[in-house]
Amino acid sequence: MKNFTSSKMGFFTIAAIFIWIKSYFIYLYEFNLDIQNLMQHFLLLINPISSTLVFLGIALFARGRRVGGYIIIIHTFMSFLLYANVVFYRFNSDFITLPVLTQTSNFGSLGSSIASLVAWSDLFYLLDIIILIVLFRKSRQIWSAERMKMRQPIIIMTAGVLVFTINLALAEADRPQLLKRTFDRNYIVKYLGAYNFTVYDAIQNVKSSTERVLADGNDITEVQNYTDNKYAEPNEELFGIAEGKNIIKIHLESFHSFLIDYELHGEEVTPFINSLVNDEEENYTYFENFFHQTEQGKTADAELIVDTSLYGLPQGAAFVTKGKNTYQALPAVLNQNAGYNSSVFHGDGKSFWNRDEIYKEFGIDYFFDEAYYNMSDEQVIGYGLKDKPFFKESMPILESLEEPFYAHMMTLTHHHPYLIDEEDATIEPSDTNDGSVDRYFQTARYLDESVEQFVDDLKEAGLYEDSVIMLYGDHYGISENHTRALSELFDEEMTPFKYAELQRVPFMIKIPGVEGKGTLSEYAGQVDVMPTLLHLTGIKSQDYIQFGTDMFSDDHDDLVAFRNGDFFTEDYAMVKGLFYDNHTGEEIEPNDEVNELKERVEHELSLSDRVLQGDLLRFYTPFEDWEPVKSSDYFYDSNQIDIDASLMDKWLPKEEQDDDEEIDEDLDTDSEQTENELNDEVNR
Ligand code: GP9
Ligand code: MN
Repeated sequence: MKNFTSSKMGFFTIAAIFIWIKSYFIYLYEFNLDIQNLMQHFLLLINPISSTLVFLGIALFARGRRVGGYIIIIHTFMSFLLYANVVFYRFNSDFITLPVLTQTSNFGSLGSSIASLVAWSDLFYLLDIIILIVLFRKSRQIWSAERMKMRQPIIIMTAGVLVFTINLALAEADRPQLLKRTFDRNYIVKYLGAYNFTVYDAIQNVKSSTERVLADGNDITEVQNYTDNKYAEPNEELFGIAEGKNIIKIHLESFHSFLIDYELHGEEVTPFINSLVNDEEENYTYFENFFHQTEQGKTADAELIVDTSLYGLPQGAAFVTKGKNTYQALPAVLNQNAGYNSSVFHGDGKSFWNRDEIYKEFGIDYFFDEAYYNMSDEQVIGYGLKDKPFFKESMPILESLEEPFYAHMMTLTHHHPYLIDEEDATIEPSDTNDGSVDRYFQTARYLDESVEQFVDDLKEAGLYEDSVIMLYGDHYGISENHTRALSELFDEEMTPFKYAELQRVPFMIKIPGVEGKGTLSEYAGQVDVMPTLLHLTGIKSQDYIQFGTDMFSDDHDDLVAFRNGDFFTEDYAMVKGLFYDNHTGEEIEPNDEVNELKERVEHELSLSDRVLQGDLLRFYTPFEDWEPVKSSDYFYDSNQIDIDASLMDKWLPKEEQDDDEEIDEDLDTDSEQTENELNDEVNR
């Protein structure tokens, strides 16, 4: 050791190894990063190297023995950053971001409990710093007083950058578009490490703040003129028909409209949802030409578009990059106009897609994330909680909500790669030999059964008849990479136009006291949902900046814009820049009409982008008494509402839970085996 520390490089190496080991230890024992395969584990192990080399490398530029001092300072700073995240994580299960740091109210709840978050054993995390200080004091006398050759620190920092590039490439191979799509903080830490995450977060924030500072109040005027012009008067018969009614919104994960009435092996795949569409007495209105408009933000984009009538961004998820913007979202609008409370139910971690932050800006009162559910192994698959226990365990919470409420139930099991346990699969897979496509029908069936169970429970709870029930698909489930399997399924060549047609997702709605209109062929998209719901509840949507129009209005705009600039109307379509006659599906030469539609789409998307990028809604007041949403008023902790014990017993009787456990034990070996087989297939 003595020999080693007799040089600055030796001391540097020891400091680097310390920070490396400490980071790795903390990743494993303090954070819950959900490591799923060997590659992810390997990345976890190597990801501290790049930042350690780059940051500690800076110290090597110092003169003489000061190198040691700088190494200790930087090492301590990195340790502090890591430890701050440890403490923050213990309370929030999340990592520190710049907005969190600048928003002191976030620490309000943390401050009081900080004592409970630190432990004596944490002193262990100081040990390496102490050792470094002692080594430095002992060995510096024998260090050369000369400045190191410039070459050395440059080589070390370049090596750091190189390691980072390799790390990123491997990470992107395991999780394509990791940085662009801005998924989840947990993912970035898992793949690139806590330090690189901090740098990434800082860059994101600087970019976002610059766009924001450059905008001013005048920018909203052009947008307002546009949306005013587009506004569609409500259908008189329906305006206010659902005033004060609960709204239950069921998010059908990855659900293409083609599933409706689709038969596989002679069986309906989704018989229950089909019955809502087809049986008159169910009183649903189904829009058969409704499209998703999402991009990289997938579910998060769908949520954003549906709840704000703005488009998502061309890149990344606005939920993450614009998570601190001002919004005038449906939950807040329903609250301020009609006294609704709002909630989201979702059996996944709360930080995914930055939900725990942006929901506050939307004015969502309650967020029931995985912490509210029994996430034991047999109840979880893929991304999180299985849909059946999800809906079941949501019942006592739903019944505890004050009315009127706006509740968003976000399903999860029917998500790529469509894993399903054997005991949950009630239909055979399709036989295209494309694993995820084949299983797609099995998880769709499971989702269908889950929705049926939920509807039955809502009826039992007396929450069904008198509530607005709305079901919608968030985005495609089978991507364009699966055209071979799709061509086989539909027995026709999957051209880009055909694939664009598959971007239809279901939208169906039941309004209390209103006869269902059956299947409507109006062209519409997710952006149209908010104005439609506002008019049904008797709120004039004209007061708000909205790019969609009421789907029940005679003036509804049938131009459906896709985020990449493509579009559909009843008569035309543009797909990958080429125009089509939507009645024949034939490609056509550009004409004035389609050119005008194309320009309108471009203009509309760019205006929406300006709203998000410039955070323009901060300059807009919908009506005189409008209260801007204050995110600091919202807390999504573990006791947001009181749930009556009798409701727990009613929906989750103890005996049934015990029985479940026994059954699960019997099946455990089987299901594990199935899951492994499926995982293998997915990884192949
Ligand atoms: C994650 C879930 C899935 O919580 O909502 O998101 P997706 O991958 O579909 O965007
Ligand atoms: Mn989704």
